[in-house]
Amino acid sequence: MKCRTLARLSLRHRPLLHPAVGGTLQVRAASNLSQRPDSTHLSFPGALKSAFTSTLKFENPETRPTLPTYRVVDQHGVVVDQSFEPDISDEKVIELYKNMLFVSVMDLIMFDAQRQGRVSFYMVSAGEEAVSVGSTSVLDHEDVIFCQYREQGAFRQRGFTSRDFMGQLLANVRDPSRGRNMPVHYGSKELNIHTVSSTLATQLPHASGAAYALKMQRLRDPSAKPRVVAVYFGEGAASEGDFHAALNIAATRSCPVIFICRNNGYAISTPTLEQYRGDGIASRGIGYGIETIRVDGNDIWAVREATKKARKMALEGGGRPVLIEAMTYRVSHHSTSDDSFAYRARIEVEDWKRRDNPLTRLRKWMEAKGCWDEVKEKEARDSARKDVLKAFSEAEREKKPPMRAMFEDIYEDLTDDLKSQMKELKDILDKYPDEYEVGEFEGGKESLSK
Ligand SMILES: Cc1ncc(C[n+]2csc(CCOP(=O)(O)OP(=O)(O)O)c2C)c(N)n1
Repeated sequence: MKCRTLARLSLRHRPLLHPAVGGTLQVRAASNLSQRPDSTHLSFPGALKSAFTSTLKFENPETRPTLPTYRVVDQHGVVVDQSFEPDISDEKVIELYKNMLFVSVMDLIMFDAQRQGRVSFYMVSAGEEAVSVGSTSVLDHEDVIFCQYREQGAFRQRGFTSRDFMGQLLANVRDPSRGRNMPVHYGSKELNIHTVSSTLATQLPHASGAAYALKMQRLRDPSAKPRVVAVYFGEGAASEGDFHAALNIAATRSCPVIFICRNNGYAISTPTLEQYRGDGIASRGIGYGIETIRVDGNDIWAVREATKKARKMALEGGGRPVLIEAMTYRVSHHSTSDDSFAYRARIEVEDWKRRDNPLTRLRKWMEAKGCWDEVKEKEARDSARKDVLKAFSEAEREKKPPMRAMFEDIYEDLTDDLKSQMKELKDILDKYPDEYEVGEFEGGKESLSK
């Protein structure tokens, strides 16, 4: 299309030829705003439909109603949304429940293992199992996931085995990061889950970028499978600049990404009351022009329904972002490096545990439906425990990745600097053979000579 022809098109909502793909993208251009005489609205470039008012009034967020929280099943396991019909068989529900149970059992074992000095660090997801398991369960296996660090349920739901978890936690040869990350920094190329990064909120712009790439892929090749990105983050991470950049770029570039916030009440020791003054994280999504819902994160059915719909919306009309704020409570300490009773009352935690828990809620629902009972519960718990303990003791006996791995994967080939550092290490190991247990590492110190 020639430039002159383009100029004749209305500048608002004109199709824009994208240079990279030759396709069309809908854009909202701000120039050429027409203003009718006596109009009640003025279309400023920055606010297209703002009505004139002669009332001098500042908007007070406190007078606005708090956004509601969508739920399907209440604390007692009773369905409150009468239109709700489970979309999966009882067997599938049991599978979800077992995945949540697995995570909670593994969490307890690994938390204690850290106390015994058998693993260096751990993070528990108690109270938040329904958010990760529920949302992942309605994504397509090829949808791309970015996690924060408390989403072991997403890994489990995608097929991570106890061996995979233990390999990473103990940094043995089965760890895809080859021992170069802290424990709980899982990642899996096969499962389409990016590796966890310690630096808070970095996963958010990465997710928007990945979603933009997926969108571009489909513009180039419309036969490509429709895929979305799902990105998890805590409400504390939403105080980072990266959160805002990620939401804005996803909104303006219409990227198919589902932002899933786990609002668990705390960012380490900082309670939400001290983190923000607005209406949670949901109000920020709306502020960025993103369709948003707040859900009860302890209700796996609500999480599933919301994520299912969000995925559909994210793929409509070429793609757009959606935000889900899942309300939960961080039952455990932030990590094994934290003692949360230094900043919150035990009674608060006990109260939450007793009052509401995603596992008990689904369990009550299943019991009322007649597909679960005490015997099945005991069997499932015992089996998860045995599975984790077996994988744990096997992982402890596995070799560590080769020592050479610590120099690799930065550059395609080892640089001269890296080669000389590797030689220096080898010389030290040769000089002090009794000081280092090189036998723990695959290939011993010989891997440094290759
Ligand atoms: C850029 C950056 N700042 C600070 C930290 C330290 N830090 C680690 S976790 C955390 C709290 C995050 O809270 P939230 O996002 O609510 O997630 P939650 O731990 O509650 O699941 C902080 C401040 C970090 N890892 N990275």
